[in-house]
Amino acid sequence: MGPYTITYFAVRGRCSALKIMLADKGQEWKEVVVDFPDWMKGSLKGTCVFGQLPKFQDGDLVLFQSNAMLRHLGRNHDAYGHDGKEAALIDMMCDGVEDLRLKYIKMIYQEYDTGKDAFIKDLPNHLDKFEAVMTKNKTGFLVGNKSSFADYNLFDLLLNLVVLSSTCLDSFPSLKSFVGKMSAQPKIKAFLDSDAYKKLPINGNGKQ
Ligand code: GDS
Repeated sequence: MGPYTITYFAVRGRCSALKIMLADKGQEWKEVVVDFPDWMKGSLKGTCVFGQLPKFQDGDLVLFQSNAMLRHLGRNHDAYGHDGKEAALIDMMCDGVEDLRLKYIKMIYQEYDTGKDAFIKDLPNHLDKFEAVMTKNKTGFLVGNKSSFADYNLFDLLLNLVVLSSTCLDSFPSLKSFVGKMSAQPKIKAFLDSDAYKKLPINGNGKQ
């Protein structure tokens, strides 16, 4: 067992990208699954820096904020670029993924019934930005010539978006090929095929 512990609800949600990354890096981790009635009692919430999960432990380092966790793993597992310039570009792309993830989460949790169709209609206006970066880089990754934490984050979000709209990548060949290649990486494939992944809903309210 590696040094990592992930504490979260029984959903893929904001932990999926980092679990995919850990799996691809051949890491193991321990999971503490929190059920919502227990969470509502408030004692764990009170110990969380921002009153929310996930919580990530690496030995005695305790982190909150899923993107901070991805960055930490990027540093630990050689997925944060070759130099400062690549690292800055990877940060930029991760922030771009976060912007789209937030729109997705807002639609899922706050306006699924009224906003889903408009979200899907508007998706190409966001996906085309990632398509352009991926096409220009020519390596099959967002930045540099190997996967960074931003790639895992984008990959996870794209998997969710394809569940929402199965055709959403059809006009984006670079993104489609990226999802195909990442999904076929043996360690990623084994994780995505595992019960540990498949049994979890994408989101806490059952919408997807
Ligand atoms: N920025 C943080 C990160 O990246 O780690 C976000 C962490 C977060 O949102 N955690 C949620 C949580 O702990 C679970 S993810 N909720 C319990 C609580 O707040 O007490 N999040 C916005 C986001 O992800 O940016 C949400 O919209 C979450 N929704 C997604 S689940 C509420 C309800 O059902 O209305 N009780 C809980 C909804 C909720 O937290």
